[in-house]
Amino acid sequence: MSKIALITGATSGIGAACAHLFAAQGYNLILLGRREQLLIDSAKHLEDKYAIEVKKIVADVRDYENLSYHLEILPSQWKKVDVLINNAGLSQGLDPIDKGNVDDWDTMIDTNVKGLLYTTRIVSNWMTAQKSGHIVNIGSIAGKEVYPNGNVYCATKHAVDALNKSMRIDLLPHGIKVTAINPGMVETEFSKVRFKGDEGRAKKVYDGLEPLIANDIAEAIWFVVSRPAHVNINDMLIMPTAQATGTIINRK
Ligand code: NDP
Ligand code: 8X3
Repeated sequence: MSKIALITGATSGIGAACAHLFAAQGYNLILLGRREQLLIDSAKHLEDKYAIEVKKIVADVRDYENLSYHLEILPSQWKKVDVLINNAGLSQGLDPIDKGNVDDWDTMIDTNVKGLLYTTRIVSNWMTAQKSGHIVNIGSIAGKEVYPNGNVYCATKHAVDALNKSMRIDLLPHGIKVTAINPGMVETEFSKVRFKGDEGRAKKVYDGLEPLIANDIAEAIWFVVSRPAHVNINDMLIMPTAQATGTIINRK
């Protein structure tokens, strides 16, 4: 029986790159996101190319009731999840705290923190029952430091950092691995989402430097997941060579 990876936020960027890489390694996949057509296209492509099986879940990680419905109706063989990649997340806006949009704050907190918790609450139960599994939480450089106007996004990723450490302690007796992958700048849809579709502003983020690409992060995730059973990588911080900290960047 092939291994199973459940990837949240699988419709673009890092999640989509992980789907490709894990499919290439022969994993069956549970792909979750809100954009149904992207899930359909990706599932078909991966099934045809790699002869694997893919389950698609169109769900919003912020909606616990709906999320748990879709996960709990999976056939029992699909609940034997080996790897959970808690990747769904986003930033909205880049404003000082006194000018922040509270709806943006709610969206970031509900997705990056509560969505990750909701998914983990359900899937970690399956993992504790089988006494194995690996949870990979996608944090950020923004979870290690703060930068101007990053306030709430940084707070959500600091929360992911704390939850990653807590999960490792709580799940230790069950033999479950827990890893945080913390990227610096990766060129995905992230900046387009942060700036609400403003492509020009999004592109400017990467002006004059070579950012990471989604596959760089997927390869790091594959590396941590493919270590021997007795090895857990707790935490990995991965930056573009041209980025020293959240804000110190060597632009040409
Ligand atoms: P993308 O915008 O390309 O991908 C984000 C993914 O999250 C999409 O598949 C989106 O799918 C999904 N998503 C967002 N909100 C929800 C929701 N409410 N329910 C379900 N899925 C959701 O960005 P990245 O690939 O860059 O981001 C992936 C993760 O990496 C995020 O957690 C981000 O914070 C983190 N990260 C990104 C960095 C970067 O520079 N790009 C750096 C550090 C961390 P859909 O819209 O279909 O629901
Ligand atoms: C995304 C990277 O630098 O915008 O987490 O916070 S950054």
